Amino acid sequence: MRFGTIAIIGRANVGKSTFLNAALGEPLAIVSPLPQTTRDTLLGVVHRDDAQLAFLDTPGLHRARNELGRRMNGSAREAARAADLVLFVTDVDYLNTPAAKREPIDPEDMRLLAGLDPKIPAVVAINKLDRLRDRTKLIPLLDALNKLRPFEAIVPVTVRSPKDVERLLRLLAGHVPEGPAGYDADTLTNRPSSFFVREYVREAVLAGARGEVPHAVAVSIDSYDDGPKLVRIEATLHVEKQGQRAILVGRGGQKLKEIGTRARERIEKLVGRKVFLKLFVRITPRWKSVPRQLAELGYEPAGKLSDEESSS
Ligand SMILES: Nc1nc2c(ncn2[C@@H]2O[C@H](COP(=O)(O)OP(=O)(O)OP(=O)(O)O)[C@@H](O)[C@H]2O)c(=O)[nH]1
Ligand SMILES: [Mg+2]
Repeated sequence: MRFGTIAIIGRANVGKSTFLNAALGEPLAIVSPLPQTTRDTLLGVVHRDDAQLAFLDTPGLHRARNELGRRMNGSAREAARAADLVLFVTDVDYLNTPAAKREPIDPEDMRLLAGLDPKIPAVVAINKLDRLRDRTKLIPLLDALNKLRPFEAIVPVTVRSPKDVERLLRLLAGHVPEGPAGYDADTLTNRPSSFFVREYVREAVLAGARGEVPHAVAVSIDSYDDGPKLVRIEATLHVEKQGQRAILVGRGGQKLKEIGTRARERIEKLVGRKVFLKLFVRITPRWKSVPRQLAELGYEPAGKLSDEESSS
């Protein structure tokens, strides 16, 4: 048997959470076409015959512009430091820019790779291969990565393709330590349902709102009443400004209703029961920058994680 923790690290929007979901075979993590979708590390345990892989999906590393961003980066770096293996994910988008203008490796990736502990083994996945017509463009990138440090493997993949996901899982299983499983056979994650309620409401916002609005929203759970047939949930969407509130509510409350319906359907699948979801919208100025408000909204600084997380 093999067992290990694998931190999924990389820029925003490269497909880290998409990979986690594909590896688990369920859409546990939220995914969207917008960067900075993931804000918290998320454990997802993959159980295989020969290995147990404890993946930690992390927020996309980026140049932080506020305290929220710094905390997101901090939690990703902390996950990378604590892992047995790092899965560094990047994508082919940079390769699709004109060659005359670019270095072999995306400068942003270079910066992030330089920040990884060279003592922790790492596998690089170059994702979204389906978007690269000319595969020869991979060669200079593979060469440059190989020169950078001895990675365990460098694999171009399309994580939307189940075959590629299986190939990557098999490879990763071969690079985690030998040893007994770290989790019970039925453990999927260590986050409570309320965490996923927050996330699935946020995912509905990411899907339904545009521009700056999705990034301005945080969700808090005001009440969670777990009945035998029905789960009653009240949640507040926090925005920073009046204009954002107006957009989220929409004409006659239509937008908020759409967001609520979408989130409710997703939560019903998670809890396996009917859900009554009531959403409120509140203006909480500068919540991304005020430490006390960030903590109240569940965004703790790295190194000060709750028990539920530190056990992972
Ligand atoms: N074409 C293509 N798109 C993909 C692939 N994998 C993921 N995507 C898309 O890339 C976008 C970002 O995916 P996420 O999984 O949310 O990316 P992430 O790295 O978790 O992003 P952050 O949480 O913001 O750091 C989504 O629209 C995905 O559907 C792939 O293999 N091919
Ligand atoms: Mg993500």
